[in-house]
Amino acid sequence: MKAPVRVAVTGAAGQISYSLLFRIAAGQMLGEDQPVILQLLEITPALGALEGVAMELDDCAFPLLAGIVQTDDPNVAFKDADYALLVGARPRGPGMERKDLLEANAAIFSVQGKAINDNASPDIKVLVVGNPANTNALIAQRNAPNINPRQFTAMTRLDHNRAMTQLAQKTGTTINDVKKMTIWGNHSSTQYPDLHHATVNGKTAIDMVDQAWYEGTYIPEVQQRGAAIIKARGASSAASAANAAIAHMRSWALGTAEGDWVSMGVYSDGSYGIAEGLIYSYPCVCKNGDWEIVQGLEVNDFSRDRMAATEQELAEERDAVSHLLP
Ligand code: NAX
Repeated sequence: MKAPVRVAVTGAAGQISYSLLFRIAAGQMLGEDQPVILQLLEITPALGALEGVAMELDDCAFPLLAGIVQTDDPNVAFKDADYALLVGARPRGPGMERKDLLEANAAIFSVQGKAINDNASPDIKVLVVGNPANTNALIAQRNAPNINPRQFTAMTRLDHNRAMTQLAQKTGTTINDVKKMTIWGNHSSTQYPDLHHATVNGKTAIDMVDQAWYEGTYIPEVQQRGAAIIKARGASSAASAANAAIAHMRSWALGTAEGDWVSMGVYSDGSYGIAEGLIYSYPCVCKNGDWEIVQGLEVNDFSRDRMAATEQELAEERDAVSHLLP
């Protein structure tokens, strides 16, 4: 058996974590031969609820669960952490715009970025789930000057998965037939699900659907899926978000499938003309515990406009919190 790794999870008594933690402890994120120590962070008033979650984790008798830390201190939660899933944030309620959440969440993520910088393993892999995820990841990253910015990522895998399923359903196939999906940009309603490189059974997806459906139905449905779930459920996506977080980390740690890629919000190096330093969702291939942006994809005018619009939104979010960035 391998030595245990430390996995910090924030918002550990929340909805997403109620699915996420059990799947991490079951080995679905890092493999069934990898023991984990869960280091769970909550705000002080939620520590009682967190205790209940920890009791349930105990009661599952997971063979891979080598320990549980419960705390309201970020310095304790991130101590020697190898992985961090930053889920805790103020969730969006019905009718609430993400911009309202920027300020409220910026304070949380600057504190956590510093705590990661000061306490975590220098090789830590960080995934930000809490919204606005890309900009929260940027804030955490900028507050962690001793950690390589490539180690801070934001989750667009749920959008990626939604885009795959919508395409499979439209083409009468299954997600097993869909490859090379790309979500560009922000995890928000400006994200751009791109079918120009995606394939269905090896055929280019954009050639299998008509442009009116792509523009008028597909793109908005993928962009608005989070709001549709809130409307239907009365609460934001939880199990599917946890599933996407597991998949994001698993791909990053254990690699992507040959001939395929995934969408990840990563530190922009200027690829595809996107401003350097934004946390922007790109098509990525993962190997040996690292990610690379897929290069050389052709970008037509239709795509270029949408990639620029979502970039613009991220630049505005960055500027709105610039006073909190060191
Ligand atoms: P919940 O409100 O159920 O849970 C959030 C938990 O975080 C609460 O228990 C709260 O006490 C805790 N928390 C708040 N501030 C904290 C802090 N400073 N330190 C530690 N814990 C803190 O929300 P949940 O449904 O679990 O959603 C969590 C976040 O994920 C929200 O921001 C939500 O918008 C976001 N989502 C992101 C998605 C994505 O694709 N990137 C999709 C799903 C989800 O909407």
